[in-house]
Amino acid sequence: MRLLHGGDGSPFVRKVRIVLDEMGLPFERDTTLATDRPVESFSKLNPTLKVPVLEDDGVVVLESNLIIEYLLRTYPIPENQGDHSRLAPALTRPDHHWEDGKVLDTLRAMEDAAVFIRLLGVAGLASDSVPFLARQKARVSSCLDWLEAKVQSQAPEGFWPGHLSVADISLVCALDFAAKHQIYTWQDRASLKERVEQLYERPSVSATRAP
Ligand SMILES: N[C@@H](CCC(=O)N[C@@H](CS)C(=O)NCC(=O)O)C(=O)O
Repeated sequence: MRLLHGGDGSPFVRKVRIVLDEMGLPFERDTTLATDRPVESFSKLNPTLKVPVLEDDGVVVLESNLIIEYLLRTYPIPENQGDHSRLAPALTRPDHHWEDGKVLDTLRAMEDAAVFIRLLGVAGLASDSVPFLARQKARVSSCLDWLEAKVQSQAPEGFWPGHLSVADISLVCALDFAAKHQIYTWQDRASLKERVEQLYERPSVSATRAP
């Protein structure tokens, strides 16, 4: 039995849903929000109290990138993706490991900051006089600038040319989450916008877009 924990609103859960779909792996869902799960029982599944969590025939895997790495190492990637490029076989290209790792960590930091900004907003603390919030906004802006330059100069066709990379999946999930909740603006960055529009053409990406 394969069970993915986490709701449709989470950009981190969406990354895993896209990869499961790309790999043709069926799965069940428990869409209970992390914050609605009792700490005592949830901590037995995941000590960080976060989603996504994947249970796969008794194996419990935490954290979106680790779950994706587990899936890529455990199951075959279908050869035929129709007209679309094949899913990348690993989180990073072996010959660009450190550079690709930097992209993944920049996306993770930007996404964590977006989640903090949103949670502070929901808690009624969305004031720039809160230094922690101002820092998160500065982080998002710095990451967006860096990613825009990176896509423009090196990755107009994606972070792993010829493949759908985990970085591409993280990018579209992060930017859609920001747009849906109006956390920050990225649509004025031409290269990011163009790349995201290319990604919307993939059925796994369009099918998981929040309404
Ligand atoms: N680095 C983690 C981040 C996961 C994360 O922050 N998930 C959020 C949902 S969007 C969560 O579970 N938040 C619950 C909380 O912070 O209490 C990953 O990529 O899986």
